Amino acid sequence: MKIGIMGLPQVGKTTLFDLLSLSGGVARSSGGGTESHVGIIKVPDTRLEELSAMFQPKKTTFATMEYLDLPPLHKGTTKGDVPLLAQLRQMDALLEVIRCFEDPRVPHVEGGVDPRRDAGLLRDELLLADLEVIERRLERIELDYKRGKKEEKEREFPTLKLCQEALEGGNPLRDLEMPEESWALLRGYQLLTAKPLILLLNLGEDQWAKREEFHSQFRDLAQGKKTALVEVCAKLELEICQLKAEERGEFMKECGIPELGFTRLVRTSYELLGLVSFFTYMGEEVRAWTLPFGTSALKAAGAIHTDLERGFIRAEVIHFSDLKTAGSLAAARKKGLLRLEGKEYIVQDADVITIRFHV
Ligand SMILES: Nc1nc2c(ncn2[C@@H]2O[C@H](COP(=O)(O)OP(=O)(O)OP(=O)(O)O)[C@@H](O)[C@H]2O)c(=O)[nH]1
Ligand SMILES: [Mg+2]
Repeated sequence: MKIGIMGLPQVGKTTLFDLLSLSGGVARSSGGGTESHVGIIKVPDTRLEELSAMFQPKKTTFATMEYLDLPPLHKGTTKGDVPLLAQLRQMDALLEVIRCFEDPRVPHVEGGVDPRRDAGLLRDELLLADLEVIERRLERIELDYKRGKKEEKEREFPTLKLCQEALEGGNPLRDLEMPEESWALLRGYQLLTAKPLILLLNLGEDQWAKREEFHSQFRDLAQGKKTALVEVCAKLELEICQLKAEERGEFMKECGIPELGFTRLVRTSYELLGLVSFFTYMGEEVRAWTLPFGTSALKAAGAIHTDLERGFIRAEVIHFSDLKTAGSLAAARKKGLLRLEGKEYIVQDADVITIRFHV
């Protein structure tokens, strides 16, 4: 899963990226210079840690998430900046950093701090970029239609028109109510306003105490189903992460930070993208996997290895909480808590799964 950190210049994108990298125990990081930084972070999961303590495996592997620190967006950039647009299009979700912090040493491109104006500006940029894609496609199919290629127009026209109207009316595509076939048709166009969006209010150290007020003041910016609003104090949290582990808890308590924004961000991303985790214990390794909600046991097997999908016989399933109560797999088996499920079983969050297969 790829999440792009985007926003106006000097709003705290890199500070947030560093925070995620530091608190997420980077598995790999690359880029720099004119390239975007890429960080692959471990998804924190206390359930996986508990399973690891139970099974004592040689290896414990966390699920990962990829974050990109993208170059800044300006008013009008999406008209010309093709590399940035291409990068944005490859993301599974967008994380928009909105500056709330006031600091005279950090100038704001638009003159002063105004979260609502900035969110609107970014929204309009993405709307325009999408509108251009839709209009180009409409022209193309119109041209093909005249040349006798009729089926594309018949298939795509109503959906594209609906999108065009929404965009022209200033509405992001993610808010549209459309049948699944229409979404499937649009997927190939990688439209930016169709992607799930996390609006991140980057608060100053002095604003943290008022975070609930900020949240209610700007909640309307994140109304849709595929939009979330989170507050983080990137600079302060980065400083906390740079402290020694034993000093961290005390300092967080002092600053009134119950939980790091990082943890909240990962959770929000999972909820927004409709992701679930399941766990396996195979060949001395306990591992967490990430899947979209609604995935079958067969596809889950395929995510682990194609052989497991090809030779799938059945899945042995127990929910993490039942396993925890039982204390061990052997005890759970004795109590009859392990269920045998077939190919069609829909994997649930926190299932512990063993795939029985034969190739
Ligand atoms: N006071 C204060 N300063 C912050 C905060 N977050 C970021 N900054 C400062 O703002 C400046 C810009 O932060 P960056 O993280 O580099 O911002 P950016 O969005 O990556 O900037 P560009 O990549 O140039 O667009 C730095 O000097 C940060 O220290 C904050 O919460 N409070
Ligand atoms: Mg930066």
